[in-house]
Amino acid sequence: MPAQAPSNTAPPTALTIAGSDSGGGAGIQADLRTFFACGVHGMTAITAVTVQNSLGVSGFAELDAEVVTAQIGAVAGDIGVAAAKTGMLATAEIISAVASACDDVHIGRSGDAPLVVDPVAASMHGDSLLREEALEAVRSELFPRATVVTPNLDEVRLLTGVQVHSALQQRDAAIALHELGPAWVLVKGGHMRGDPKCVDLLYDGTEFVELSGPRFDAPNTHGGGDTLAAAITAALARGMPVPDAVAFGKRFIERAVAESYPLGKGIGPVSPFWRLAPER
Ligand code: PXL
Repeated sequence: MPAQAPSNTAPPTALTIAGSDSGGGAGIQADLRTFFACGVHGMTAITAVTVQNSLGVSGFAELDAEVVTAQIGAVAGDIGVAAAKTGMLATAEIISAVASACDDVHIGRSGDAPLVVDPVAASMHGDSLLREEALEAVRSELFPRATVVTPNLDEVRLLTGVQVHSALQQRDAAIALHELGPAWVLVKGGHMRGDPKCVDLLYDGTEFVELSGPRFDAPNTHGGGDTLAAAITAALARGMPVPDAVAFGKRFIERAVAESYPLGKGIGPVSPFWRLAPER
């Protein structure tokens, strides 16, 4: 029998610009396993290395901004990036470097590849992952370049001052965030714990779209925000329009929360494993 040739068909590519979670549930690790589960080739520009487990983040070291820039340039120049996302960016200096690097390789709302900005500020345990003075750089340098931003309600409050406890306030927050320049805003409702549903609000400056899903009483939701943003990015890399990509991401995270698992003595991760065929 002659040797079989490989298919030689490349999957779509996606780049995550984010921090490493040594516990494997959030950050770069969540993004890569989500990209994999979505059939997308994942690439990384690592911004920071956190020291963490299921009990929390005990410290982090950020990389030099030039190293972050170089990682983005290296993969974009050779492999190509169909869609990108940002997660933990740690400092204002890294944010500025990421903004310039994305401009250079045409990643962003006015470029060739869409950019999902998940404005990560803190871990679920409340450990800071972004220096306080960097918030202004998120607003002024990152948001104007974003195709979609995906803040949770804590990040909404930090970025806009709007406190969201109701659907009406969620709309106010979406308007305030859209004024900062992203093409689309997804205000996640997961932290509105009194609501029996989990309603995320998508807004493009014209129309509000409510994406309603079940609320799970799940204790293990580490990496949930990252997984949602990564699934949206994977769908964009596959060429879906933003509303379809966000709807895909919402379905993906619902299943990932439904299959979340305990790990260590603290908070376990959401799981993208549901997308993989069970072993036979
Ligand atoms: O889930 C937000 C997040 C993003 N990136 C890194 C993290 C976390 C939460 O802990 O550690 C590296």
